[in-house]
Order: sequence, then structure tokens, then C-alpha cells
Amino acid sequence: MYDDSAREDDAGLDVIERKLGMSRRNFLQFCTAMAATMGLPAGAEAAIAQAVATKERPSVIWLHFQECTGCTESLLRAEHPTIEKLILEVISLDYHESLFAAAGHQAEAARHAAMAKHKGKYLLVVEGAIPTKDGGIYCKIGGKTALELLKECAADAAAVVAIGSCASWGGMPSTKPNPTGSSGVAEVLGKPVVTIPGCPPNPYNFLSTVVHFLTFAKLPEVDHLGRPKFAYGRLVHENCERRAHYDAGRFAMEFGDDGHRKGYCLYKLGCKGPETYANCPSILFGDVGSGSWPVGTGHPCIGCTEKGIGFAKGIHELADVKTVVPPVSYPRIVEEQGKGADFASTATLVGIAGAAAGAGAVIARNLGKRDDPDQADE
Ligand code: FSX
Ligand code: SF4
Ligand code: F3S
Repeated sequence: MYDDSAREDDAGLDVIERKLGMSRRNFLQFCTAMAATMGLPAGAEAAIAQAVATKERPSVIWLHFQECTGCTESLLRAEHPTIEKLILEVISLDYHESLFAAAGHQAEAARHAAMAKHKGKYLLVVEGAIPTKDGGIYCKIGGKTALELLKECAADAAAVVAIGSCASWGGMPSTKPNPTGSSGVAEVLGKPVVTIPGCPPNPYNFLSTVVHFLTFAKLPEVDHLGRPKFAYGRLVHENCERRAHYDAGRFAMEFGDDGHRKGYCLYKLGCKGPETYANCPSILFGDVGSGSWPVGTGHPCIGCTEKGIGFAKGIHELADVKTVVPPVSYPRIVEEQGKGADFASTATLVGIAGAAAGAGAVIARNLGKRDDPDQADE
């Protein structure tokens, strides 16, 4: 049961109103959206509101290695006027090289002080890949290699979060021939960590993960790659707004052709949506409204959240269609025992058969393939 008292906790909400310049109504709406994003039961929004308003913010040590700082940029330069304030309200950012006013020895001293003060309790967030070749000499900060720094900071962390595809498995810096031996955090530490892949990742997925940690004192459930299931449990293809074109066999064949201009499916231009797990089409980027995600702007998904696809497979190579599971907005096709199939579900079934025929041999080739067991129970 969730404590409902946050609704009446005017003192806490007053503080939020003052600090964020955000009305309590908007704040509670935000908490409800967070709870819905994470698939939490009714009432969880009150627990989230209470935790954000009253709990001590977890100390966060944020490391930067081989990357472009796009993760930080996407987090703090979001169009939404309050997301960066919310992030800084939810966490206590005690060390962050790009945001720190301090530099040199002063910054190093701040990191040591935060690690000592919050020993065993701080959250370590890692942005960027870790070069492992030649003793890790290709990335050094304050005289230490990324390898040394990561191991030192991870030793006393309560949890480690790898933000972005680079930190998750190597991302762009690990593209073949990977001259510096770039690796992800889990590989270097030899233990699983929570990953928020994407290049850059969606800030809401990071924020929701941290809010979960703050509210429930544990990280959310993850898949076999360490990705929170609430964000990476479904294929991009399942919720894409162009899915009806795919199902009907209407494809853009070249950039700028008639199909492309009409907003047809980008599968034949190499869209990796059918083999990439992410919630991009559902939560979008930048808070600017519909269409603000790669496919929405007319570019195929490159599979940036998927190890072995983004920065590994050719951008215009065809995707391996993992499953023909229909979008979540479609009516169910499997009814509970004894109820039988109704008209709508039968119609959908027929629709799927039509889709397979329309999309051609590629789907037929993949129909018999088993989906990833980690994702199959979603
Ligand atoms: Fe850049 Fe982050 Fe890409 Fe990597 O995002 S947006 S190169 S995932 O580590 O800064
Ligand atoms: Fe959307 Fe790409 Fe799937 Fe086409 S192939 S429906 S563009 S995700
Ligand atoms: Fe990346 Fe594809 Fe989403 S390229 S941002 S996973 S649509």
C-alpha cells in the first residue's frame, strides 16, 4: 500500500512550488506521468510525490569518459522548462566534470569528500565508454585512467548506472576497429549494472530510474542487458506511428521519393525499429510534440539502444524482424480461456495475416524465430 498523505502534505508541496517554480498541480501531474511510465500501480504517484518532496536527495557522482556529452546535454537542455530543475531536485549532484564550477584539485577534492561522506550510499552514474587497450592510457582525468577512476568510484557505490550507449556497452567509440578497446561499464567491472542506452538516451528514462531509486530505495526491474523493463520492454516497431504503412506494405524506397514524402514505413531504408527495444515513439524527445523522434523526422531508427545493432550494423542494412507482435494499441488477439475470440480480435488476426503477406518474405522468414526470452514475457 502506498502512503496517500503526500496529497495533503502541503508543506512538502509548498517547498516544491518554491524551488521549482512549478505549481503543485503540475508537479502531481509529473509524478503521475512518472508512475505511469514505470508501469506502477495506482497510488504510486503519491509515494513518488512524497519521496521527491521530503526524502534526502541521493548523492550522485557522475563520471565522463569517451563520449560527446550528449547524455548530459539531453538531460539538461531539454525544452521542458522544469526537467533539469527536477533532476537537480531529485538528486544531489556532488561531482560532474562538465557542470562543476570547480576545476583541477578542487574538483578532485569534492569527489573524494562526497565519496567519503556518502560511502556505500551514493549513486555512481557513468557517461561514456572506457578504453581498455594499452592499460587504458587513451582517457586520463586528474592523472588517473578511466579504468582506475571507474573501479575506485564503483567500489563504494550503492548502485551503478551506465547512461548512454557508450557507457552501456561501448557505443560509438567501440565501432570497429575499436582502436582504443572501448568497453562498457558492466564489462569493465565484471558485474551487471543498470544501463540507460540511447545516443543520447531519453532523459525521462534516466529520471524515472532515479525517481524509482529515491521512492523505493531500489532500482527498477531490468532485462538481460541491464535496461529498465519499463523503458526497453517493447520494440520501437511495436509503437511506431508508421506501423500501419508497414502492415500494409507501403514503404519509402529512397530518401525523398514519393513514399518518403508521404510518411511511409522506413524499413527498406534500413530502419532498425523491428529489432530495437526502446520507448522512443511513445515518450518522444525534447517535449516539442508529435514527431520528435528519429522516425518521426523521416530518418530510419539506427538501433542506438541495442547492443550489436547501433554503431555495429550498417545504417541502411535491413533489420532482422524479431517479432510481428502488434502495437499495444491494437485489440488483443488472445482471449482468456472460455471467452473465445470476439469480432475485433478476429479482425486483428486477419489483419496480421495480411500484414505478413504485405510485408513480404522478410517477415515470413522470421516468423518462426524465437523472440528473446527476456523480452517474450513482456
Ligand atoms: Fe554522446 Fe553520451 Fe552518444 Fe555516448 O550519450 S550522445 S556519444 S551514447 O555517451 O554523450
Ligand atoms: Fe516504424 Fe521502422 Fe517499423 Fe517502419 S520499420 S513501422 S518506420 S519502426
Ligand atoms: Fe535510437 Fe532508434 Fe530511438 S535510433 S533514439 S532507438 S528510434
